[in-house]
Amino acid sequence: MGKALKKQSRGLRDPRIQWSIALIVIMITGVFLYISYLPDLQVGGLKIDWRVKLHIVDYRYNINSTPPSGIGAPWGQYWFNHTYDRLNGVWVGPPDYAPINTRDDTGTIYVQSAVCCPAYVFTLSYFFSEWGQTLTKTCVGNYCYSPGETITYDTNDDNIFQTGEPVIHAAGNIAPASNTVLKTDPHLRFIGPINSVSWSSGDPIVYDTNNNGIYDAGDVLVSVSEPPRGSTLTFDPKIKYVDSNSDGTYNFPVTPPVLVSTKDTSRCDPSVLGLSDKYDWTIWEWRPTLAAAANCFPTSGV
Ligand SMILES: [Ca+2]
Ligand SMILES: [Ca+2]
Ligand SMILES: [Ca+2]
Repeated sequence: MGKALKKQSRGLRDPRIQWSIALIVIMITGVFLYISYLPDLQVGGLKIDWRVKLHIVDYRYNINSTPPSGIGAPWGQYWFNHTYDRLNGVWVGPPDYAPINTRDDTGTIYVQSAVCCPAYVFTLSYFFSEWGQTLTKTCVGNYCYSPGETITYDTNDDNIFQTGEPVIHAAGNIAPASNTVLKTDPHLRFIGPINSVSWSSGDPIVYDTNNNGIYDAGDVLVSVSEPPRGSTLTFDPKIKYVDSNSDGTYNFPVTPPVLVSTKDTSRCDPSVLGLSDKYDWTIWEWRPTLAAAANCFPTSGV
């Protein structure tokens, strides 16, 4: 008995047997891995390997904020839509990456597919959903169009709008009804001639966000064409507004986002915003409203 055990244990210590066991384990593991990950193997490599740039620019200061690095990347923080990770069980993008991904913060979008050519996958809308951000005709990320609230000049200072009193900014181009209640907001100021204390028709109105009496960064122009930065802002208690949402503060207007194709304006026509190699996009925020024809957002859907 003891002799037999001794013989067996000596057999397991035999390097030839150890190598054989190791080889069998490696072969079984290899077959298992091959079967498990077969759909992810990309025979023939990428059929599409494009680069598209996306710029999101604050028109007022020409500040470009590009999409972050790591959208649709295994090491990234942003991968909120997995609809097109696979098509018919086949991994679409490069190994471990989504077919639309970012790898740095230069605004470059990688469009990469081992399958040719599921064009509906490669849209700006899908990119935004993968990123976890909103893209509509009125909202891009947290930037959303708003007509703002109406501003009037309360000539008789009774806190009520009477027909005939100046309407400085009509939200949505709709003048307030007579007898509408008016409020004041210390942030609402005007730019007038030096030492002027009351608003005159044509004087620009600014929402003085930081309330420092100077037209500077972060302030919002409510009416009339762009005045120089650094202008003095004056408070006139008769400048009043209609508090449509009853939150006790003036809500300033936000211009609609504007989408521009930097290479081919005909790309503005399709109902789906398709991505294509080297056809870059710019989204403008705070840009004075352009003619509808200059905006690439499709008339329905995005
Ligand atoms: Ca009045
Ligand atoms: Ca200011
Ligand atoms: Ca309000």
